Amino acid sequence: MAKYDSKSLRNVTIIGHGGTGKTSLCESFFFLAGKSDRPGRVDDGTSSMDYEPEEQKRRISISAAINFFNWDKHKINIIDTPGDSNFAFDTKSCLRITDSAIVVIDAVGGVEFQTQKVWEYADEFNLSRIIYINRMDRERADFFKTMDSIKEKLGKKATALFLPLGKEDRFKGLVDLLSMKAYTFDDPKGGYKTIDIPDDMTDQAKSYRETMVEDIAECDDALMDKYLERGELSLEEIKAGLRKGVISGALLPVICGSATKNIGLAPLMDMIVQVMPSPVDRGPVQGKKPGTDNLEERPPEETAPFAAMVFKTIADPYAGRLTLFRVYSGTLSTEGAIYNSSRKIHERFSSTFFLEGKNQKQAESLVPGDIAAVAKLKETATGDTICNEKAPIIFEKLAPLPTIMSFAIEPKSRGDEEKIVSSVHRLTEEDPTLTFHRNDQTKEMILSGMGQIHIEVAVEKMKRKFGVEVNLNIPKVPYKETIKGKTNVQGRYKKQSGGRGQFGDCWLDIEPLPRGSGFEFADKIVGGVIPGQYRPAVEKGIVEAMEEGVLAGYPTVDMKVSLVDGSYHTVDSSEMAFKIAGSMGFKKGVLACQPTLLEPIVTIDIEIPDEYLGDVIGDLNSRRGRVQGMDTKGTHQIVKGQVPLAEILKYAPDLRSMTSGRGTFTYTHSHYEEVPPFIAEKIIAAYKAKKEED
Ligand SMILES: Nc1nc2c(ncn2[C@@H]2O[C@H](COP(=O)(O)OP(=O)(O)O)[C@@H](O)[C@H]2O)c(=O)[nH]1
Ligand SMILES: [Mg+2]
Repeated sequence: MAKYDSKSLRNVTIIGHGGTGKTSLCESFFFLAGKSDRPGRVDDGTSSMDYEPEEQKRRISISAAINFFNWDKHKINIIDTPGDSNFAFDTKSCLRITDSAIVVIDAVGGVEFQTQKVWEYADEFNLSRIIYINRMDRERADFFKTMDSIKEKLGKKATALFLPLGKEDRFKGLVDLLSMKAYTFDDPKGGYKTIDIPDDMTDQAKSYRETMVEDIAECDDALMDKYLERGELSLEEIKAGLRKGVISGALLPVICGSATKNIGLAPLMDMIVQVMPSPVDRGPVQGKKPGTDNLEERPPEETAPFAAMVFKTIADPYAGRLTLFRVYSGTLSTEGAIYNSSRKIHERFSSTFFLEGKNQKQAESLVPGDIAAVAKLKETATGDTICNEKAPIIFEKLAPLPTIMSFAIEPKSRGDEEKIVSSVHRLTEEDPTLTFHRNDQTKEMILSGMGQIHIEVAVEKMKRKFGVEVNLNIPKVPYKETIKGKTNVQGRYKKQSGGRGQFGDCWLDIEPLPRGSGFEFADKIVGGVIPGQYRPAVEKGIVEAMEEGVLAGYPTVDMKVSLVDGSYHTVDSSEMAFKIAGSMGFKKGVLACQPTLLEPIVTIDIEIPDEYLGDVIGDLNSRRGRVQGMDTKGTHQIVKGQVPLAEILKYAPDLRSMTSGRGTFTYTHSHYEEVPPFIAEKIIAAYKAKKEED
């Protein structure tokens, strides 16, 4: 590759709702830039960006893919992101380290839900954006309606730089409002012919050009003055104003075309070079001096100390781990040691690569702004900062998005537990929104993620990459048991066999405690009716018996037991005998105290477009949920409520189908509540049936 500097670098992330043509757009870029002989196709699994088997099977992007091409003496790094909310964290992580975004919108569907979501991420990182209205060749494609949808849903500053020439399957080119020429794309290689604007479009083109020039002039007072003075601006002035407006974020240019028919792509690529910011335009970035709250800045200069952020990790069973990072300042030699300031460790590496989809190309040197990878780092993880040890800095790490769906995973073949743990561990390194834990109570291995597809894909990867096969089960609900009444009860254990006997005898006061108090034990023995060394054994016996409650085998909680009286035998009493006496007293006593089942209740926030409000609330009620409040967020409603965990184990796919994928939710554990009797009966009956089976 020719030598380049930071000024001639563009980092562009492609975002938008799933199926709008992001991956196809990337493939056409590579083809037009001469990187591939023919554009890879999503539909026949030949895309260089959707290269993972899980992506090819589903024909969707699951993991962000990175590649680059050269255009007009510039190096363009392209990141193709998944549009599905199951994989939104990867998209967000890429936006965190990029300089600009192309937002792809379908000319038929307009601005869809997930586009609004990723748009918010792009806002969070102040990214310059170009909107690309794709699939203009489709039936019912409508540029002007789509423009309205953009203005309504993404902000009013959208301004068209081009108009479409022809409609639907006769869509053949663009009218360029800057040069006031038209282009037709008859050449299957994506080249175009310049022609005059057709007569029947000249008025429309003039009026749109005027709007465009005004929009551009409005971003800059000096430009506005000139425009008012002269009633027109030169092409140079317009272009300079356009660039300034896009970089400041004040302007949102719109281009249209067809990714699979190679229409309107070369002008889009020109725009990337001409108006998108380089790393130098983005200016210095801020981080913190390790261990302090002091802000530090790093300019995008080769002479500044090296600083970069790790934004993605790929677990590869053969090549080892691949660590992807974005350089913010300085350069990195092509081999040696890396200092990880987030973990205060050094790691060795033997070479740096640029990624080309699944392939890698040795990097000769890196400049500020570059996106590159190193292999086989051992401890460095996504979100870490790597930098020059003499000038340490830490960039702020993205907080992972909350997980919303869990499955219990169980090995298909016995003895694979260890392998599951190690392979899940490697997957969670690659994907921080995947979390894993063992539930202490149910003893299940729980894998949680952003939705059903997310978990299913993780399981497929586990099989493909690490050869471990698992079953996915709906997790068991960690019910608990408690009591509602009081009692005074005796636990007496006496055994007379050949030699030494066993004797333990205790009287217990049992009473309920408020929710969430756990267990309390009070030793109220006076005068040594039970000697001191045996009393802790009574408590031990109770605590052990509590682990498997009398109703349905769930742990018993929120209860106080006082040891008030008892007796002992000088020869036959032992710790063991008192332990058994304690557990006998507990079991007998609890049955006399109106034992009940408790279930976990979660607090849930559900965000949905207005039109689904009635359905979603109705559904929540049928799940024994309670609505506690509502909030409005733009055209969305946020329903806040509480619902039993048992009722939302499959809420992620249910809400998805109820709202055509437009609803989102988060939940957190709140507290335990009594299970209604008719449900408790079923749980207890199931427990008894299982016990008999065993
Ligand atoms: N008619 C038409 N189809 C397109 C165009 N761009 C992409 N597609 C198709 O739309 C579908 C989704 O494309 P893909 O690139 O996977 O979208 P992504 O999910 O945004 O990456 C595929 O079947 C593509 O062949 C286009 O410009 N015109
Ligand atoms: Mg895709």
